[in-house]
Amino acid sequence: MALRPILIAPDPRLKEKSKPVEGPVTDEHRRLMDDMLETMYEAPGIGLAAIQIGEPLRIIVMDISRDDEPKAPRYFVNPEILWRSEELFAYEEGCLSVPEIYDDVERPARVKLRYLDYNGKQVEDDCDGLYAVCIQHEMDHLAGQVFVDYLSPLKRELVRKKLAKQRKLADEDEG
Ligand code: K1U
Ligand code: ZN
Repeated sequence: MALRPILIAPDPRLKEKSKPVEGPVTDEHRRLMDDMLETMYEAPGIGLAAIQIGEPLRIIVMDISRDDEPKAPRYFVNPEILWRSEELFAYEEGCLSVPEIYDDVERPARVKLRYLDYNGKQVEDDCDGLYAVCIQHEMDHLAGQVFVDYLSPLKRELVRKKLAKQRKLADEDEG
């Protein structure tokens, strides 16, 4: 397993549409999922899409277990949302590709999901709570979207300025 650098907005690769995994889930895909999980735990985060480490494939990892619970990694290959509830749920989201920015996003409260697991087995799952929030956030990454795209133009401009300031400070630290 290896730690991989996480892309930070406005890296143009984060706008790319990820491609489906064609054919079976192979050891190479499993190696990528292992790297993604290690990178996500180290960050730390509760989810990660492959494009966030520069791999434009429809692959997501997640672990929404609490600190006092055993680790519960989940792996999603070629996830599809089959159904969304009309009821909405607002949650204060963060993103490893948009560091130190948190804001409320309203999304369907429940979704029905189909995906291939770590071993390539097809699974259907009903998601709610943080599971529903996180899978929708990660699937947005597969479509080239980050959560700040949902914010008002004014908030997006504030985020852009904050990220530019973070970048400048990081460059000064390096130089
Ligand atoms: O996709 C990502 O960038 C990961 C992101 C997932 C996410 C968080 C909250 C709502 C929706 C999706 C994160 O993991 S941000 C970090 C975070 O939420 C967290 C970090 C440490 C402990 C608990 C949470
Ligand atoms: Zn994110």
